[in-house]
Amino acid sequence: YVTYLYLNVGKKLNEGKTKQIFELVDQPGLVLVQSKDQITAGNAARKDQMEGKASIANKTTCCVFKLLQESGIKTAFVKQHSETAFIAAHCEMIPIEWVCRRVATGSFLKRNPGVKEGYRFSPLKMEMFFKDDANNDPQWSEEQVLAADFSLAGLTIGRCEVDIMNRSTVAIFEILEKAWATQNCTLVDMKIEFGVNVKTQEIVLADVIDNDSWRLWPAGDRSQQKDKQVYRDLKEVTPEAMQMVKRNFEWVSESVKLLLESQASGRVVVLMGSTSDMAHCEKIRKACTSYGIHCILRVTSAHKGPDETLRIKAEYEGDCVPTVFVAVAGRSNGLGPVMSGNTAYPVINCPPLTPDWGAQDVWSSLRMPSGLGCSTVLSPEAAAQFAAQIIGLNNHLVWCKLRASMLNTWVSLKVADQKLQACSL
Ligand SMILES: Nc1ncnc2c1ncn2[C@@H]1O[C@H](COP(=O)(O)OP(=O)(O)OP(=O)(O)O)[C@@H](O)[C@H]1O
Ligand SMILES: *[C@@H]1O[C@H](CO)[C@@H](O)[C@H](O)[C@H]1NC(C)=O
Ligand SMILES: *[C@@H]1O[C@H](CO)[C@@H](O)[C@H](O)[C@H]1NC(C)=O
Ligand SMILES: *[C@@H]1O[C@H](CO)[C@@H](O)[C@H](O)[C@H]1NC(C)=O
Ligand SMILES: CC(=O)N[C@H]1CO[C@H](CO)[C@@H](O)[C@@H]1O
Ligand SMILES: [Mg+2]
Repeated sequence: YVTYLYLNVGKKLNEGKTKQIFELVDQPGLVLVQSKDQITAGNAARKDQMEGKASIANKTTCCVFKLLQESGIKTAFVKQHSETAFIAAHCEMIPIEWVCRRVATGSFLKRNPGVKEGYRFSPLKMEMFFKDDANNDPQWSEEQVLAADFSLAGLTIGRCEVDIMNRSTVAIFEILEKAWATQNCTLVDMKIEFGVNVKTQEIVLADVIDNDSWRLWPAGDRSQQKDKQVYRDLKEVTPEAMQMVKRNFEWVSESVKLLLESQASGRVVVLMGSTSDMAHCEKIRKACTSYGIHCILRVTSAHKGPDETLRIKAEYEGDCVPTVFVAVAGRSNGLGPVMSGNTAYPVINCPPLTPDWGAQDVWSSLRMPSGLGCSTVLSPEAAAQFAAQIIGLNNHLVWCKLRASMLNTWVSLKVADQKLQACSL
């Protein structure tokens, strides 16, 4: 196997209908997820078609996991290894399929007669199915999952773990929904699985997300669906029909690449009254960078050099890049209000307050003449977060990072509480 040239592949850990899982001898805790060579016989034309599909499906999985990973969602995916294999964290899989729906369609309509196709769920509708081929993956209640008392990689799947998976599924759906919206495509529903990372005992998104994991309706129009449902709906499997299915999957795998790029740019320009506030401004820049936002620092005083302040402002108004200004000025903040009165871009005051006069100084950022709409955020990290929220309105990659960070904060609080309860027992 040429593809294994640089990997020391150990024994096979698991094998299913479509994948084999191998241990990696030099990388404990990681596995190789390898697609199976399903084509044994049949005519050549059929074979070509299948091979095309394999790499399309794999491209899709890799791009989707990359988007989630870069957003900050914890996943098993590490990196793509070849056309048909990727490296992942070794997990023990939790045998529950999580289904998340925005729009009612498919099996939901059968199980809930009376509901019309197209009904929109806000909040998202969550369902769980126990992975049990012999019984056609029955739907399970939360109580049934708890009663099963699963234990994987030393972690018992209880109330806390179910809540974490529930919340994570919602965040993952919203991130993918936001990303697909940039292609004017509706994410209708999605199914995913979680595993317990054997090394960290963390619950992570695992397995794959491919043609069979979601429904995608371009322009929200069911008749343009691009997912595996097209295949299921075929009355007759003709070569022409299979070509159409393949074209649809190709459209998905091409579009999915675009999800990794943002169509909108955005930047933060921090104006400081003097370099003595540099440390405060560096904190803003660092936080902006964590959201993937370009941040520029400038020194200018609205009191001592107002002509320069307005010239710098014009520089950033002149190139059509959406910009959020952050004004950092101690004592009397003239900078933010002067900017705010002279630009239509948003201005955030982030004054570096000192203990002696802070309570008085802050009023120069709060009490404004009429017609000014600047905001004031005291912590430098929070000012950057607010700027990211503004830029995130048009830039899905920034929005996705904010969304994942909200999930991760929620999960760490939950885990901290769980640990505290365990200690006090
Ligand atoms: N990162 C991972 N670590 C360990 N096992 C994994 C990982 N990702 C997937 N698996 C498991 O590998 C096995 C083979 O996958 P495959 O999709 O071929 O199974 P399957 O026949 O479809 O059965 P299933 O219904 O469990 O998905 C599955 O049990 C899957 O859960
Ligand atoms: C998921 O969480 C929501 C909101 O808390 C709750 O209504 C729902 O019952 C949960 N679903 C499952 C399947 O756990
Ligand atoms: C969808 O992808 C899977 C692999 O992820 C593949 O086995 C299957 O053939 C594809 N579906 C269709 C309808 O081609
Ligand atoms: C996007 O989808 C909407 C329907 O949701 C449709 O009316 C509109 O024409 C589409 N826009 C583009 C640019 O394709
Ligand atoms: C690793 C991985 O996702 N492999 C998939 C590549 O595509 C083939 C065919 O579509 C699947 O069978 C594999 O599971
Ligand atoms: Mg599977």
